[in-house]
Amino acid sequence: MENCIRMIGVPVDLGQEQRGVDLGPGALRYAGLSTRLSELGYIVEDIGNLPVPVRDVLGAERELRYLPSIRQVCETVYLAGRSAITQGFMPIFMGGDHSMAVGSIGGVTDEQPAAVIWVDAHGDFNTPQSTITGNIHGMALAALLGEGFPELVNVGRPGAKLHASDIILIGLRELDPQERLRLRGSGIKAYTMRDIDERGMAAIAHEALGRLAHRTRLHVSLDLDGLDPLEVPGVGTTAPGGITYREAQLLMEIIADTGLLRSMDIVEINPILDHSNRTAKIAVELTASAFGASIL
Ligand code: B3U
Ligand code: MN
Ligand code: MN
Repeated sequence: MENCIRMIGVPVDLGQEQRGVDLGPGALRYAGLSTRLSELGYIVEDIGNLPVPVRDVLGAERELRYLPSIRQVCETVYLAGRSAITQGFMPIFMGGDHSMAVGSIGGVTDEQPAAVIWVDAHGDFNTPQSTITGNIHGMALAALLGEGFPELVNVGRPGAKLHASDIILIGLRELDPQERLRLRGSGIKAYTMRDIDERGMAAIAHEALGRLAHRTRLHVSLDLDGLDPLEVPGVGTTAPGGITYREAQLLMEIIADTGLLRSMDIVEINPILDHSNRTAKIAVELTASAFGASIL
């Protein structure tokens, strides 16, 4: 079963305000994710989309920033992630916004720990106290470390799902002031755009994987806004000066070389803001590289 991939759609847009990221799973399907992975020799099973409440019927929850519904979605994602792993599949979670990673990473670490490479322009390291926007997608990583809303921290099983030493952030370039202080004090290793510019992606990718060598399984959480919006325009929260397509490809290829990748999130694609589904097509190519596609 080592070569079986399970695609899981999570059309959640409740973690932020911009409409459209709920269309991400469809965009990835139309961009040919399943075919591309099948061509690499994987057996690919698409289980469709998990049930996610539509924001338009959740009026009363708006003031709570949809926390009850996001928690429920994450519980469902958690169970889907856990059963994929126990059944021998490598799950690919197609978001949706990044709030769903509380469920996906929780689920895939239910039986065995994993290291996480979190590609993002943002830290997603806010708590209800540090956030400026109140958006829960900006709190996902903090929740996985046991900080913030107990409703999120305790999804699936009580408490933190990751240690600081299990996570590497790559592509960072936008932090809120309090979030910045929190991240600096957290012990999480983050590679900013400055690091990438100065040292190059290859050096950073190898160093990052070396720092995660205490784990035997790897999860990639790919927020497409980590890439440069000039190349990847279809994301909700654009931040200029991001990772280039080539740099992202190289990172995924170096990750593939480890043979340790077991699960992945593809999040924050907003097809409404995109041009001809370009962002999802790039996401498909990056996913293929992470799962071993090579040019020659
Ligand atoms: N740090 C800001 C912005 C943000 C976080 N994640 C995204 N945007 N995509 C916040 O809302 O917490
Ligand atoms: Mn994110
Ligand atoms: Mn982001």
